[in-house]
Amino acid sequence: MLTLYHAPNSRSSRILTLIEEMGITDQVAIRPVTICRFDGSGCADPANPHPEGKVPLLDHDGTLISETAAIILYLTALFPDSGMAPKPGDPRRGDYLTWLFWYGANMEPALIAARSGLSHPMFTATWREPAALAARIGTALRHSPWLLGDGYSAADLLIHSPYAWFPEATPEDPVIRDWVARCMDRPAVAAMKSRDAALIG
Ligand SMILES: N[C@@H](CCC(=O)N[C@@H](CS)C(=O)NCC(=O)O)C(=O)O
Repeated sequence: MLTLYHAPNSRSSRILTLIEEMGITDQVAIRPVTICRFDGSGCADPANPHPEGKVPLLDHDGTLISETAAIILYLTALFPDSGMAPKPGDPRRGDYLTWLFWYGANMEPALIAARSGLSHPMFTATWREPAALAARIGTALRHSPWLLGDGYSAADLLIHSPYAWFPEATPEDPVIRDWVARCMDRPAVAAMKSRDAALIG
């Protein structure tokens, strides 16, 4: 059995979107939990087995997987025909894995540091700055509508997500702006939003 520990309007909402995109809503139970929000509201839920009280967390028959990118990898491997990830042996697989890991190792830290008004040569040396992130994404999208080419994938779902949360952080590049709009326009995103709205009540 698969259970997603989820808090609405949070990083775990991306996994709701993924589940919709993969057509596996009937295979993953959603377990709403409370979390400590960065504005000071909310609190960790004792029912959440995440070691830090965070979401998302996926429980697969007692195997716990945290970290958004790890959950994406896990689910797309478990359901390889979902169409959301190139399979091993597909030449696009390298780009797919690169984007997933690049997100957690570079993109999110760089954007959070910038949003917090922090800068340090070590940050730039390690994560680069938002303009460099945008340049890399823009280069990937210059000749194709999605990061991996002609088809939308979990890489698009993950990489566009900070720009969906913080539109003001979206680079001016029209190629990136159009891509973010295409990602946000997907029926799975609308389905995720209505599921989250129902949970908020
Ligand atoms: N790197 C983790 C971050 C998870 C994370 O920080 N989730 C937030 C929700 S947006 C959370 O659960 N915060 C609760 C807390 O900080 O205690 C991932 O991408 O899954």
